[in-house]
Amino acid sequence: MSRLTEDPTIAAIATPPGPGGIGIIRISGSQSLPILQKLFSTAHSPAQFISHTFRYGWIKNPETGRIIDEVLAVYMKAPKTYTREDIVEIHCHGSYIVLEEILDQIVKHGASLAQPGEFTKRAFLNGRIDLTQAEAVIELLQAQTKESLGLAMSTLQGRLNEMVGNIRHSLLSLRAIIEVAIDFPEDDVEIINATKMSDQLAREVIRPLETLISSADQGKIYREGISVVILGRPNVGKSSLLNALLKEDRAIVTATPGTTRDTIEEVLNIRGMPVRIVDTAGIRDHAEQVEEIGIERARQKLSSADLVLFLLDACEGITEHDRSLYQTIEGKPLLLVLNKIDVGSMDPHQCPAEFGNHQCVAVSATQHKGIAELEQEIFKLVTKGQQWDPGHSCVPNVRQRSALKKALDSTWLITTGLGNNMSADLLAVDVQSALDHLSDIIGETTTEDVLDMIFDQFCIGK
Ligand SMILES: Nc1nc2c(ncn2[C@@H]2O[C@H](COP(=O)(O)OP(=O)(O)OP(=O)(O)O)[C@@H](O)[C@H]2O)c(=O)[nH]1
Ligand SMILES: [Mg+2]
Repeated sequence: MSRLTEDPTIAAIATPPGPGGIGIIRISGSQSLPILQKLFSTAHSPAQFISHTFRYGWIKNPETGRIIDEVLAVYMKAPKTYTREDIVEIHCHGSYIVLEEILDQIVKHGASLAQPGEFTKRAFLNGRIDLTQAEAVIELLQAQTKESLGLAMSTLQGRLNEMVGNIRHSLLSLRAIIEVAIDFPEDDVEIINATKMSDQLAREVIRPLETLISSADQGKIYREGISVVILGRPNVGKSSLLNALLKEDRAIVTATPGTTRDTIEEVLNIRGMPVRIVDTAGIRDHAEQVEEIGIERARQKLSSADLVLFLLDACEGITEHDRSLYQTIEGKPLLLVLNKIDVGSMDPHQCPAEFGNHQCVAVSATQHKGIAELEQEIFKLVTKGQQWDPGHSCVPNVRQRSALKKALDSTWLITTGLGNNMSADLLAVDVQSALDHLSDIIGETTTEDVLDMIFDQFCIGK
């Protein structure tokens, strides 16, 4: 993608809100250095900036001469920068008031406020990174476990674009042959060796595409995590179980049924898999208004859950209430959890017999018994027992997976066409369509609205 006009210089606070040791403001564009020079002063003026080298000094309000903060400023000359444009970073004290005042001055002197992800979008539009790498930056910022971070890093380093590049390369070589056949139609049967081409397609296109797609399916749980909802009648110990899994007293626990009024969500790390665990209001009839809203929210969470932990009480045994609750979740991926085994004597085998032969784990949430076994069962259920090492994998996201799938479908059409002695012009159409879908992954042909959707997920300043 080439740039026609020069973009305005943009600026943003790059560090998160709230007090911190340092706060950073980033400016990108041709006016970065002139703006810095208007605001920055040192003991030795005028200040000279050597590219990629920090300078110590002050940011002043140039009209009043008042010092806003003591700072370190760095000017990085294009193109060896994050955006491939001139970049300035001002490192000041991490006070939001200071940061906002400096940003205000920068804007007064000609910069525009950056949109979310605009720095990374410029890095992409200026050709420093491709779309897979831009998306990896979002994943890296949002990673919740070491494993999800590792996956993002592998894409950021260009693993996916390299693999897609190899597949494209093979399709381009086929296209070249097909083009010769189009130019010399009388010889096309000799030029296109259908068996050889099909073999090449299977080896260099179909198999790698299938591997990437299956990696997307398996790795999804590490990238996006899963949602687990704890469900059960009031007082079975749902909040106690959430606390036991989190190893902290997050939710209020009392002996009174109806304690939890709203859903509570936290993220847990189970063997590298980010697990959003949701504690819900115990579902019961005749609840008062606030609790009723909480129960409605619990039902909504249930509809999007990847797994439900259906909690039962070993002390009280199985009740009619449990049975009617079970009917609302029947058919969902489910794990039975028999709680309060420290005080109850109920046989855990009774649970699967009552509730659809689902696996049952016996625990005591308050005594922290059986929690490791429960984590292991959750892991086994969501990974469906498949061995998969996130360590060195390259995992396409949903958008990329869908483009890979379309490229695979087009490739199957080429293979079928070759088998049926389809004409070279028609083969060329399918080859081009496979190539286009692959180009979409790295962002060569991606439309503006898809790009906007991707960069909108960023925070401001990235
Ligand atoms: N002995 C014993 N008591 C437990 C255990 N788990 C929970 N309890 C007790 O059961 C009571 C209810 O626990 P909660 O965790 O608040 O139950 P809940 O399902 O969240 O209840 P609601 O939010 O009201 O629906 C509290 O008094 C807990 O101390 C357990 O494993 N053993
Ligand atoms: Mg509760």
